[in-house]
Amino acid sequence: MSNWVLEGGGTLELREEWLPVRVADQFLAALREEIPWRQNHVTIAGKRIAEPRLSSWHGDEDAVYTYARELHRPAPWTPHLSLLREALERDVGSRFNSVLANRYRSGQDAMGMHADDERELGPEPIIASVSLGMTRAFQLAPKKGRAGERRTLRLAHGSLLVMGGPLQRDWKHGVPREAHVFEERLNLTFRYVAPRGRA
Ligand SMILES: O=C(O)CCC(=O)C(=O)O
Ligand SMILES: [Mn+2]
Repeated sequence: MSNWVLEGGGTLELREEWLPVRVADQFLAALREEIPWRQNHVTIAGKRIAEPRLSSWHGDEDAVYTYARELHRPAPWTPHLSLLREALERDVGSRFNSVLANRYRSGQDAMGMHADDERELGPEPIIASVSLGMTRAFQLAPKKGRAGERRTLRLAHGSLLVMGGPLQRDWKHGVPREAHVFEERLNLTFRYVAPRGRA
């Protein structure tokens, strides 16, 4: 297990083999089938652009979430997402009522630098990120401060990364393109969204 405290006090905890390889293999195969993967779009400067990945939002009924200025109603928990949620609530010691599943079909798929700093996540959200499939680069950069002060973690099959403290206030993160990667990668970020009406 590795722990980091970044400037400002945000925390990262990486458990490399949170799921043993055989178990991670089973979750990868099951979740590829179980999740209704969707192509979502974002509108930038009036242009509708396909996100460079597939995704799906799941959770308790009242865990409604705005992402990229769009309201997302969660799809129900699938059997393997529920199993992961239970294991995470036990191992991390926090509650999670929703998960964003991302499917990077190859190294051509990516996620731009952003912070999960939406109001409904609260000021210091604990976000538990499970990685499956080929190892993926995960970049962090301070929101303010010196350019070039990026850090890169490698998130392997079965690993768990827990982001906490004021990390989302001070830092952005994202998944860069990796031209030499042809394999698929899945990522599941479990969150606690303030139930609608109480945000
Ligand atoms: O795939 C990753 O590690 C990043 C996912 C992420 O940042 C998100 O779902 O908000
Ligand atoms: Mn994120």
